[in-house]
Amino acid sequence: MDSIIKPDLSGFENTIRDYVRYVLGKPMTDATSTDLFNGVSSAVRKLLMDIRIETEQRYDRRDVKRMHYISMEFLTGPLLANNLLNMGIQEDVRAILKNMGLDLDILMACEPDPSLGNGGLGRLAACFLDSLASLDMPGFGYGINYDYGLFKQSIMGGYQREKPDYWPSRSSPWLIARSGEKCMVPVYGRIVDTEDIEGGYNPMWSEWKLVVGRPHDIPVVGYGGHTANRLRLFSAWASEDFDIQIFNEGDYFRAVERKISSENISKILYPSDSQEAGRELRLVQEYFLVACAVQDIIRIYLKQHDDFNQFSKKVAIQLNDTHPALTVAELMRSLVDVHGLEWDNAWDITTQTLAYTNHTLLPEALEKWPLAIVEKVIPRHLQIIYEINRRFLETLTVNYPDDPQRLHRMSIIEEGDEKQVRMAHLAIVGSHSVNGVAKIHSHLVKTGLVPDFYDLWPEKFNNKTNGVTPRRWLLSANPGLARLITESIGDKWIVDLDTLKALESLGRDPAFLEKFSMIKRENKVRLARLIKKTAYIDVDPDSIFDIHAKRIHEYKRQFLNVMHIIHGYFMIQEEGVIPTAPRTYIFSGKAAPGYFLAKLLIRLIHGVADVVNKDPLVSQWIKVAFIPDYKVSLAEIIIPGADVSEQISTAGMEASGTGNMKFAINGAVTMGTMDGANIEIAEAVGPDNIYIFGHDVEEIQAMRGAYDPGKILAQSPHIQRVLNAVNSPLFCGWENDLFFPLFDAVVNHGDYYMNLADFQSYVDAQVRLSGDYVDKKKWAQMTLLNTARTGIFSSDRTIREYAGEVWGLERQI
Ligand code: CR6
Repeated sequence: MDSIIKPDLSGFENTIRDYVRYVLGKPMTDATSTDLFNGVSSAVRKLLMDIRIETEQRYDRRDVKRMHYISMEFLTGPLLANNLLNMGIQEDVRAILKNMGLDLDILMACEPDPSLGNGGLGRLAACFLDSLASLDMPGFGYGINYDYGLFKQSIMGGYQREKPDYWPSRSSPWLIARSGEKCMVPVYGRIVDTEDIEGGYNPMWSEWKLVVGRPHDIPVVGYGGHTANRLRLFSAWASEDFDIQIFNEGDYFRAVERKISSENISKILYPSDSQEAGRELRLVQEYFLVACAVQDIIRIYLKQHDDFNQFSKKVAIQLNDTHPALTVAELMRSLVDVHGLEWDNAWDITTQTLAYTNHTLLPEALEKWPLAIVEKVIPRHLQIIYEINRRFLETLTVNYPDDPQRLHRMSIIEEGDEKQVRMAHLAIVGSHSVNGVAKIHSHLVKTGLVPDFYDLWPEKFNNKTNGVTPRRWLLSANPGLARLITESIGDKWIVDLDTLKALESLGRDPAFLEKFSMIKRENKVRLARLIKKTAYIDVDPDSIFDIHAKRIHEYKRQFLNVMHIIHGYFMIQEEGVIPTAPRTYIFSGKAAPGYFLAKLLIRLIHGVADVVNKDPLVSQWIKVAFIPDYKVSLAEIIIPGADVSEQISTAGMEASGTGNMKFAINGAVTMGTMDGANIEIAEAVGPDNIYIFGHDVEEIQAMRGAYDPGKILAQSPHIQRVLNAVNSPLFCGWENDLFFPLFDAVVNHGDYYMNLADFQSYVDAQVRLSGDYVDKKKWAQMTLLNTARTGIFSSDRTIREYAGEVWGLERQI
């Protein structure tokens, strides 16, 4: 590792004082903690800018290849702590502030959590940016500067309540407005067919209205302080202050309304899995992002080149899911319509530049856009998509002469009552690389999701198992463990997580194991304080902390977890079977506002918590807590405090998971199905250090169709007791039949997520786990091996793979 370059901190204190006095116009004595947080951040930002400018000059001088990661979501989390750690100055800054009578921890707690993402996909994008900068690679993010991120969740009477999350999208100290580099984005309008001078067909896109994309940059500094890349987020503005024409006609209010509607484009992030199909605003958002990004990327490229011959050698673009799939059409439009390239040349450039990552197999999450909406919003792009499809189908007829069914299946346009654009097909056709995010997922993409495309282009398909950045998820989130590791094996792990392997041999040293376990205990105490503060529940840090933290969704099977809790409740209550060890079941996660069953599940967790926590006998052994408003800053406290990580999705449904990796690296033992990256975690830690249960992908697939939950129910008095309780008044408070829909989905509607099929095996694995937990030495060794053997889940490893195999990106130190 190259040594850390520490920036010069001599002017740091003055910058804070100047900020408070000259930007805020206050004497220091009047400054609030938030004022001081902003002051410290602007002093840090000054340091970041020096690194950023040097980095950009280095890239320009060498005319490097750049990678642009286009994503509708970036879940950065708070940035102050991370920036200080990556620059190696956290302790120095702490000391400077202490000298000024200030406490860094208090100021850090003032930082809002920008929730510009839903969950794994957005957080992955943020981890990737950290790794790119830490590996000194020219990789940049493009996203939307939403005014409102994902809603804030609060709990009232056991129900989820959603409140808007307005974050300072125009005034965050990390955002640098770049008004000079704004992008003009045409949208709406219609196609006018004209003949050009040579008599050829010349479609013209006219009467569009212009939206302005204003870039705001967040500098992303890598560990070691050598490189700072950027995340560029666009805000939408109206092109003119008013639409002059309407204004002249005297309709002042309509003119203002139009302005507001343009600015709506970057107003709010859509919560995933609730995108009511065909929401026009979402399509406009996707197009807006793509159009701004493509314009910006081309502008940067043309600063150093006169033509497009080098484009795909100097530019790589990664599409984070299908959300930015319109990049295919927009890059073509730009090359052909704006820059005058021939179609074939433009197509080669486009496909050599673009690569697509698939993040889900769930049919409801696979985007399709009705032609009518596409035509209304971006008529020229629809023409281009038709032309791409026409040429694509032509090559298919050559490859598969007598197979019209196959053409039907593969077409970018889905025929049917309502014709639709299949965004995944557009992304696959327009890219040179298609990857899934875990081995099993990539396999299922090839064999189950788009086998026809795999048959046609096997060489395009590859796997890139997700990863997480050790800087945020170990160094920053778990300072106690980070310190112990560094004392024991040095600090190389921060940039080379595989070196954690050296911890393995320390498992035989009782003194080391003791220290390792003590740190977990301290993290559990910290988490217990959070639970007390946010859920008002006292929990015992010596009980097993069993944590299920992620979006609430049927496929993630929080319901199965609740079934197990209810089962445990009855075992104590009715059968006097006391568990081997006391357990605290901790849940955290948001349900999409329109997802009825997921929201009801949150209510059920609270109903069960009420009964269990108040029962004098049971509560000695079982406690249930729900931590509201799951977000990055809370995950940083929750994850290091886990003994058990619940990763119990129905096999084949979780593409990868990244929370599973964060828990394991922090020494939690996984209770999991053979799904997503759990399979690779099991491979890495070994079968003795993980609890695998339930049906695997092949078994689930084999069962589909013939699966009969009624049969399992009939044979299991335990399951009957649990489900009857769900359907009884027991957990309902005074709302009768409250949980019938959850009961109904499992008992009468086929139990699509196969909770019952995996129930017994889940209970058995949990019993084994409790038995192992009480063997302190065995448990400590297991958790240590989880940390020691999960180094491959660093996002540095993932980024190295993308860089080498997909992007052709090099280190620029
Ligand atoms: N919901 C997958 O479901 C994966 C992340 C990042 C998800 C999850 O298993 O770890 O992406 N998919 O690859 C989508 O968002 C579409 C997710 O976060």
